[in-house]
Amino acid sequence: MSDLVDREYDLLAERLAHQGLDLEGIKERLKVQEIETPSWGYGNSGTRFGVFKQAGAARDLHERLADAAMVHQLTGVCPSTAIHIPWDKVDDFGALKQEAEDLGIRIGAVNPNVFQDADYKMGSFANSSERVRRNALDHLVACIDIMEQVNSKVLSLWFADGTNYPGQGDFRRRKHWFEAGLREVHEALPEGARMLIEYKFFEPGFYLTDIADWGMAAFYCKHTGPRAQVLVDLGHHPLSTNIEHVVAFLIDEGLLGGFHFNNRKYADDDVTTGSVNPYEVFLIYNEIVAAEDDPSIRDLDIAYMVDQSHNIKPKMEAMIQTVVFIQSAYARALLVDRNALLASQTEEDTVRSESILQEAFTTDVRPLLARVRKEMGLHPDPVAAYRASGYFEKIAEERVGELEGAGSWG
Ligand code: PSV
Ligand code: MN
Repeated sequence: MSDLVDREYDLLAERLAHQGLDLEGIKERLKVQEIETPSWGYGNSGTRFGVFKQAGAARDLHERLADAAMVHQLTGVCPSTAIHIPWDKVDDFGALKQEAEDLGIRIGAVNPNVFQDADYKMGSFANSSERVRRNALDHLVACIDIMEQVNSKVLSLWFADGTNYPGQGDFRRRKHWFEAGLREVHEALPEGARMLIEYKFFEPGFYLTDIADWGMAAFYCKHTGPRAQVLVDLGHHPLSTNIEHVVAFLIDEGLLGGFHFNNRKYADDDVTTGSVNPYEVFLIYNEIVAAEDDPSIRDLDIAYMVDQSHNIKPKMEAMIQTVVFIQSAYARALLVDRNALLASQTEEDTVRSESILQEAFTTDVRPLLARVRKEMGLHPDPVAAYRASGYFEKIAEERVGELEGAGSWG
């Protein structure tokens, strides 16, 4: 079997050489792309109709970190985990940083939560109460303090602010409150850190969401300061939005800060990346690779983060499967023959242009990724390695009873 994979790899290498693509460079890029997993993806979760308990689901932050570390151990490309405050609040964040390091990972983006507390029923920064707006700001500043303690460089902001009925709120007044709040957050950012502003077109607001789309998020960034960038969560658009176009546009404006990877069929379903629409993820990566290859695009710094909630699949397997999928989307995009594409676009050969993308998309990149992992000293198939590791059996036996509740929404 492994001989066969090696032979398939050799064939691919031959094809790439023929196209003049740099195989060693491609493998290097696959080795260094880091994908951040979310602490909240390891705990019990559910829908608004109920929370489902899973055998082995992490019950507290320590178990969530251990799971994130295991995912990194198997994939080699997930050295950080995002935390959500207060779900991941601890007394000693210095000790938490150390705990993560001892496990071979680090704390990544800090996600404040200004949506769950009863105080935020009518919003946070867009709340008409000055006291609540101040509380929200205080929480964000407290999260910035946590960033300093864990040495995180990304403050990841999502606001649930919105309204349910026409007439409920004054659009422009709310916008001005948001601008003022975001500017204060920007001022409090530590050296070398940035803030990412995530948008979502509905939910929990069903009439209005204050930061409803990428354009609004981009405007808020412009009004906020140079260290504010947009976060694209793949589940936060109306159906049929051309997300790859959004991505290219934001890159060109220097405003693409990061992703929350997931997939959806209907709304913000938070299912496994690529499970429903793999071609979309490939086309997004196609824009990223095009920008990486373009010397006129400087300072590209994209935080690749997962934001998923697996209620049906075993959480660890689903997370590993996600990482593997994201890597294959990147690998396929790296195989696009960009010179040929540019030439055929210039010649207005639409059929050839599309075929160039499809040729890359339909390439079986598993032998390439298996070789990359082998060179990194990893098992070529991380899901199989996980299944053989006995980790699930161990956590399913050990993790009985709740420690601190679900630890996530749902
Ligand atoms: C909101 O739907 C969101 O995508 C934000 O990123 C939150 O932080 C996360 O989900 C919470 O589950
Ligand atoms: Mn998100």
